[in-house]
Amino acid sequence: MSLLFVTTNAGKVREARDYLDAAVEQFDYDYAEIQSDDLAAIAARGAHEAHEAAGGGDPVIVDDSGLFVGGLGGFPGPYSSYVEDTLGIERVWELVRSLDDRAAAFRSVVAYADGETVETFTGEVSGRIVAPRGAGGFGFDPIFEHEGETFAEMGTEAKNAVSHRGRALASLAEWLAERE
Ligand code: ITT
Ligand code: NA
Repeated sequence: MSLLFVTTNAGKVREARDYLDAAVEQFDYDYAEIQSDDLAAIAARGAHEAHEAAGGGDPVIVDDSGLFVGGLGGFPGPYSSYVEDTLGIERVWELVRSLDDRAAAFRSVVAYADGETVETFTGEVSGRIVAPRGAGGFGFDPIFEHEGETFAEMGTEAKNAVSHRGRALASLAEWLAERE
């Protein structure tokens, strides 16, 4: 089976390839994200739209993720992409370093659509915000520390084993296997 991962983010595709048995191809397309604070609703609608945009053939997946900083009331959350582009991760660290509580979580919703079914899978990982370390991964990985290492200090496999995306992909893989 072959899956089209509809995303502008090659880092996500690398992680999914490392994880899933299915062949994963990237369809570099910015699907419309509805305005909502519900990641699952955004991803489910996005997957449906992306499947049509991709021509309605192979099943597609999309992934909507966010970084939620407790001491900032969950910010940037659904605005994570915008905040990475505008503030950048150094300035997110500058914002958080003055807080006593630096706990944070990554959340990810992976949505699958094949024209008949839309199904969502979620994953979450907790950690804390630290000064940037490490050269791997992407996005906020250098400032997100989990059990002593930032995600940018881990290899893809080690990150997948504990990450929000890895957990969502694990549920997807299990669901796909049950359907075969
Ligand atoms: P697509 O929507 O095209 O898939 P995107 O990068 O815009 O790509 P999101 O909206 O889901 O994806 O991402 C929200 C932000 O969170 C964005 O800045 C990502 O770089 C970042 N992000 C998502 N997953 C991450 C991860 O595993 N590690 C670090 N940063 C991550
Ligand atoms: Na996006």
